[in-house]
Amino acid sequence: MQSAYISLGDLKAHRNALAEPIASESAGGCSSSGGAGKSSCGSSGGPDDMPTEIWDKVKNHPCYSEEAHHHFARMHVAVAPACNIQCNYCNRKYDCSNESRPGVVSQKLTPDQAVKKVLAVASEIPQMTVLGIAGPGDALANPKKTFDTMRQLSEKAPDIKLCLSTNGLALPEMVDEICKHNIDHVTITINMVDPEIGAKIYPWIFWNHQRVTGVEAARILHEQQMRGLEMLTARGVLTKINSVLIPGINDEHLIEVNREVKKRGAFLHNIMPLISEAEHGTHFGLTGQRGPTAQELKAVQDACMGGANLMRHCRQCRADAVGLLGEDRSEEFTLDKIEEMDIVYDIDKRRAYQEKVEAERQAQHQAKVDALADALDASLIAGQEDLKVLVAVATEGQGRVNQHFGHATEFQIFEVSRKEALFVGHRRVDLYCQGGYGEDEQLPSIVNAINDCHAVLVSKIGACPRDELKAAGIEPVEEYAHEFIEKAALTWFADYCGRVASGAIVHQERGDARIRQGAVMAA
Ligand code: CLF
Ligand code: SF4
Repeated sequence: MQSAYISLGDLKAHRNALAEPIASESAGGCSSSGGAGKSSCGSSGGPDDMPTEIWDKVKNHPCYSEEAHHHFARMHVAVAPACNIQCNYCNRKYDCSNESRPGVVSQKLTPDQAVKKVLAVASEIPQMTVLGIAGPGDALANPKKTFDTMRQLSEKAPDIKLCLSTNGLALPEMVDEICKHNIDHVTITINMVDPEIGAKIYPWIFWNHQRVTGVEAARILHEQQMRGLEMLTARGVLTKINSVLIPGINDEHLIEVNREVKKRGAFLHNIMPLISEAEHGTHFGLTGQRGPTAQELKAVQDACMGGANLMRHCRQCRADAVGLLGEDRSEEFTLDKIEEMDIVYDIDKRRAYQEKVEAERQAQHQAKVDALADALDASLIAGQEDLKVLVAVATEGQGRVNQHFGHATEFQIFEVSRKEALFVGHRRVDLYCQGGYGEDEQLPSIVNAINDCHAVLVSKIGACPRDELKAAGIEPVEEYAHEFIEKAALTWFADYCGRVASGAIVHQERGDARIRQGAVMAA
């Protein structure tokens, strides 16, 4: 099975796709840090015989590498309020600090304010390696503010990778500017390659100074998206595609989207669940369009395996998110707080810290490799060669099982088999522990969120939730507290197989789980 994170092997295979874009644009002219249009992309200059320049671009980008997302942080600056299209799942008027979804933001910034904020965050969070502009509108519908911010940052914070996210409508005309500012990572949201389907997702676009509606609007958007993707590939920009899974509208169609974007050299495909509660005030929310269940999302993602590499660790961030994916520290960096901060942007200190983080990440990788051998032996002994189960993990970062059950606002979900412990998603939950006490009425919703899992790995858990989880058929596991996640999951899996083999337990399939809409961000 193909891994969902970008492993060295995936990157090596991807090199060929990047080196042979179907785009007709001429290669070269991008940034000094290189791209597929350069011959060095095809060289064997990096770890495990992988192009160094591609490895350098992804190894500490938390969105482009699943492994990196346990260790490295990103931040967004909300400098792009306007949008040139309307999506039926978006309402940018909505602003709630308890919400975590794209398009939502508390404080819009000028480029100067944004740059100051980035330097402040970089001095406080040295593992923050990526600055993204992801709204709250469309980064490229606000080109002056977006590129003004990027230009200043490439001068003042040259070690920070620049990233932007766009709906793609204005993309082809902006590719030169993107390359000029050394923006090596671009995300395009592509929900369809069939304008008939697109017309159900996009009521209008703003094009050539007028509003265009219906299938014609979707056709223009589609053509711009494909052209933009081809141009970025030709220029060696690592392009990620985000797709929103909308049940009954584009669910199966996303398999075709995956195929089409792979053909055009997309580096990663991120299939995300629709968020559509009525109180968000979006068209889909108000008309009762539901989002997918956990298993519906996984089924489409699994069906795309073998196509473009999949990203499954997206947290559908706010346009002003700060921190590791899955945490949001934006409240610590409001404009008034930044004014009072002593900002010291020390690039050497940042690099030294990041080297330590990288060493920890390598240790996590090695622990996973070692644990795989044990899982393989145990599953063979148990006659469970094809067994795959899901486990939920409570973690606050560093790739370890290091969070108390009651303190988790999300669980990371791993699919464990004798071959691997594969990150397949996350589930947001309400905090169980509030003000030092367990909130028993939260338990059913937490169980619903991880109901498809056989076990939950935590650093600690109280007696009451332990009993409730057991009654629901989910095994609470504390034995691997502070171990690396994959090692813990694989070791638990080996033990599980052993218990099945000895007859101590009988393996049973689990049911579906609910993807929670929105999130409580903090206690
Ligand atoms: Fe931001 Fe996006 Fe860059 Fe990441 S987010 S602009 S690629 S730095 Fe990442 Fe957030 Fe998912 Fe986006 S988890 S919403 S995929
Ligand atoms: Fe909202 Fe983004 Fe769609 Fe614009 S492109 S309407 S900001 S989701």
